Amino acid sequence: MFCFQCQQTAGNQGCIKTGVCGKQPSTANLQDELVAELIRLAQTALDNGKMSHETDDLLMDGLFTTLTNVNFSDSAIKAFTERVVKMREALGGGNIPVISLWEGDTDIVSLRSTLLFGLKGMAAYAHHSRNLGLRDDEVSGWFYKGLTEINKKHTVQEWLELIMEFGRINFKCMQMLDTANTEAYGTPVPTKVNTDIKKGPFIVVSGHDLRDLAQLLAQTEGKGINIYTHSEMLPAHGYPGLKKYPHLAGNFGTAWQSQQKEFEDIPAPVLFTTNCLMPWRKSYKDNLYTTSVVGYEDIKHIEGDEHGNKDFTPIIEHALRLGGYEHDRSMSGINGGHILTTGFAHGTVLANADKVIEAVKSGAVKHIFLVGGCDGAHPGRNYYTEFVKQTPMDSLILTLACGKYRFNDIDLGEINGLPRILDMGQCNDAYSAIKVAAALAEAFGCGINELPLTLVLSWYEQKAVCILLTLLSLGIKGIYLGPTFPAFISEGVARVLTEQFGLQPITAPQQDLDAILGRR
Ligand code: SF4
Ligand code: SF3
Repeated sequence: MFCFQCQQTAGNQGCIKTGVCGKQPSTANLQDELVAELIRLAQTALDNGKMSHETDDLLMDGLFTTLTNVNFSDSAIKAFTERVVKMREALGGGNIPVISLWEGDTDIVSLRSTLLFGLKGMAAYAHHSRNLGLRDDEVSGWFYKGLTEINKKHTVQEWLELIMEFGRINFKCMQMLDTANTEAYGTPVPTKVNTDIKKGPFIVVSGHDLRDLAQLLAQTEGKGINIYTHSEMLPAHGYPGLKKYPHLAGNFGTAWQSQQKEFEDIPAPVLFTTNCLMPWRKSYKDNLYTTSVVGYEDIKHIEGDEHGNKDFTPIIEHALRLGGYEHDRSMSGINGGHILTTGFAHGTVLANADKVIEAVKSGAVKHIFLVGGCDGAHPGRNYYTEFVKQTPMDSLILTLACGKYRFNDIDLGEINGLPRILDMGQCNDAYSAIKVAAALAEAFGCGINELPLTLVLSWYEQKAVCILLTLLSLGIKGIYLGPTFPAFISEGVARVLTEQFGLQPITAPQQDLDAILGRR
């Protein structure tokens, strides 16, 4: 096996024996075979003019299956690959030769991997959007283009152009998902979320898929079961169409990497709608359920019908059987706080745009930081907690994705009635952050790079890769990236990214803050 697609890759070089994530060599090899088959299908469909929703779905779901912490089940990956092969054969495609993905000139492997990993991230967003009924031909079309280009030879310059084009398409994809989410469940509103767990039966829902959560909420109504979000599902609390359910009771635990500890002996079932699933521990194995592209050998899986309708009865009955905690249980965030605030997507922030602009003009807000991205187990990630704690009182912090669990339970106070930490949502809500930045730039008659705004990002898996590529394609410069630089970014490519975009690795919180705020 060889895999270096995520931040925790062995030695920051590559997993070659087993994955740090728990992925076995057989699974890694099956995933590579699946990617090769997706490339063949994309090429066949393009050559024969046979693109359809069915092939679109195979490409995006296939790519999503191979994203970090999504599917560890060899049998599920094999079965999916067989469907892809059958489809290609039905479209009249032969056994097209596929390039060896991880071999060749270092910079070329790096650029090819960057595009492939970006595509995996976008596949996840396109998948969620489609679950809510929205597709876009240009976005779907790019899966065919991207996959076939990966199989071709390009110069460094051509690769960079492809990657920038991809970044712009992923912007469109995130925009589509934003529309899908808000059309289905309304514009998020600021919402306080409790981290304590009430006694009695409950279900924990993890991952990013709002429709799965919505269906579960509807099916548990009036049954005496509370629903708790976990990790990236937290922003669901801000959506009027979801928060209307009184039994959407709070948020369980913190970010994904703590699940093995936090789920220990949990008296409730846990549903994984997407990443990030970790290898189970015995004490809660039987309580786990996966759905959609998520899978793990021997873990119960809920399949939807062809319209994505799901019957969650097994989970509901399981929750009633387990009964939950006997007494209310006090749980907190990593800094000891019990209240998390979410729901500051672009709709709300822009509705308050006057306030924000006024605060910047009057000097009440001197700097805005976007501290967002993935969480993970790397010790260097406490950088983000320290960074946020050390930001000056006259600064705002926009945040998104699961990296916020490093600091979202800290009360940093308010500026002119706005909390200093504004949670914009899930990783795909990076779209919200871009919208807000663009609106501020317009209000101040300058470019985004001239704003008193700095992006301090944390990455872990491939959705972060597609977001980073979008930010770069929009010309956003001076981004800080950590906790480490991706192993798949070669020295040569890193040099280009630094020269062209001022992309820089994080150092130490104080040092970076001094540099950003010109304090030296
Ligand atoms: Fe290693 Fe990450 Fe790949 Fe898992 S996904 S095998 S941890 S690089
Ligand atoms: Fe988190 Fe997995 Fe990336 Fe959606 S849930 S941000 S790591």
